Amino acid sequence: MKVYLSGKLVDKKEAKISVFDHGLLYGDGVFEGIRVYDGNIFLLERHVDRLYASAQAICMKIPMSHSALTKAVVKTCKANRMKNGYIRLVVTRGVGTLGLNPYLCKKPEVIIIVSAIQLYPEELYKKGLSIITVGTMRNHPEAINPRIKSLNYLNNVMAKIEAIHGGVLECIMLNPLGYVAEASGDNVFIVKGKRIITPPTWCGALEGITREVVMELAPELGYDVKEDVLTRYDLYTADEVFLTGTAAEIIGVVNIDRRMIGKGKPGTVTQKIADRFSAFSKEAGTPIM
Ligand code: PXG
Repeated sequence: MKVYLSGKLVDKKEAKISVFDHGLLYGDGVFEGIRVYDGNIFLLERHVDRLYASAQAICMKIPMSHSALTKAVVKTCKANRMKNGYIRLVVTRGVGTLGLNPYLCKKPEVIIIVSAIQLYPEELYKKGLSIITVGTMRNHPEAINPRIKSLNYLNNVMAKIEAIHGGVLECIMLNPLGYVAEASGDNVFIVKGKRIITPPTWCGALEGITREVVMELAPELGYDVKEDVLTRYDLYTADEVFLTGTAAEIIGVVNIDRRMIGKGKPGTVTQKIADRFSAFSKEAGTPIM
């Protein structure tokens, strides 16, 4: 396997970075997770745009242009003969001193890793996911804005630990006001009649690219989509709940906090959206060859 590091493709064994990199020392950096479907990189431009926006929000200048970075991603996929899988695009603050000051770091480090993707077990897409709400609240937007896809995932990791200790694979995080924010690594939607609702980003959600695609495709299927504040009451009384994300795609939730959601099976709206998303994922890619 070849990894892109410091402008070169190197063997996985040689892909090492300094212990003084602030990505390691402080979680100071940004990243993207991108899918490859049938040799096409799914919505690469949107992911690259979000990466640059995250970098700008933390005052970090990625040391290459949009188009050079896009080419580097394609080149890395090509070198690994990527057909279906996952790209992890990481930009760390780079090598600095033992001290927070990011302006003492020499140059951000761009890393591109391609790998197989870890999905939820196939049967869960048929049976639906059981989840819980957790006590670890989502970062306040004025602490770390959840729109920044940063390397600092301790908030989400702590929530994931609570989920696992609670005997489930995923959880819902609430924001400091008690409103629904998102899952530890996915966005959340509810279905109520013909209406599909997801929390606005100010409630503590990442502006997920899968979320964005669902919001674009759902009206074509006759559903009215809106962003609105959600409480746990809205989750418990929804007709359907589903999660969206690069790794998970679209997955139905059938149980929250040991309460059955809807009919206790992934609903018809969730299924229609998952099918439409699956068709779209085959249409909207950048070819590697
Ligand atoms: N919220 C959070 C906190 C995320 O980390 C999403 C929502 C969904 O966003 P996208 O743009 O993917 O629709 C994410 C994305 C992994 C992994 O390895 C996690 C994500 C993406 C890819 C892989 O766990 N999180």
